Amino acid sequence: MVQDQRPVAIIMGSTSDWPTMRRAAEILDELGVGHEDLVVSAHRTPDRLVRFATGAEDAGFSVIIAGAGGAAHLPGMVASMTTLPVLGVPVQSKALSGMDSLLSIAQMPGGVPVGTLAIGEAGAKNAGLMAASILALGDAELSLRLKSWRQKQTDAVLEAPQTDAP
Ligand code: RP5
Repeated sequence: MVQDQRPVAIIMGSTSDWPTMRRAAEILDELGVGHEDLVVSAHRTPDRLVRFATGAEDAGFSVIIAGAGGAAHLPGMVASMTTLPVLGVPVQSKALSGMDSLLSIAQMPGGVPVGTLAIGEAGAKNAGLMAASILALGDAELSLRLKSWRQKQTDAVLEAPQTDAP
């Protein structure tokens, strides 16, 4: 489904984060929610970060999903420059398996919130779902699509394991 409107910005610290962050993009595509996917590094492109964060509201975004790994300052720095909801995704790092990313994103000082999701692909997928939930508060059709998505997920859960499966 091609969307004209792009209410969600999916930003990430590096192109190497895309295999994780694409899970957010995929779920938004499934739900028919437009998104723009951008690389914005807190450490390597600080000017781009300031331009993005200070301009995000005027650019028409309603929710920002920000993923980064390691010393993951991106979500918090973006949140410091906008009052749009920022959902942080800790990308799994090589050195510390994403614990560094998780703590960097979750441990925000009081006053500048980042909604922190789980480490890795599950977190990115849930960030997409949560972004859709936020947008669904003001969009009855999206709310129905979200409920239908959840019902399909429920329906797909078997009542018992298939014991004859290999
Ligand atoms: C972070 O450093 C990025 O978010 C990425 O998770 C990590 C490694 O980046 P690359 O060295 O792969 O570009 O800023």
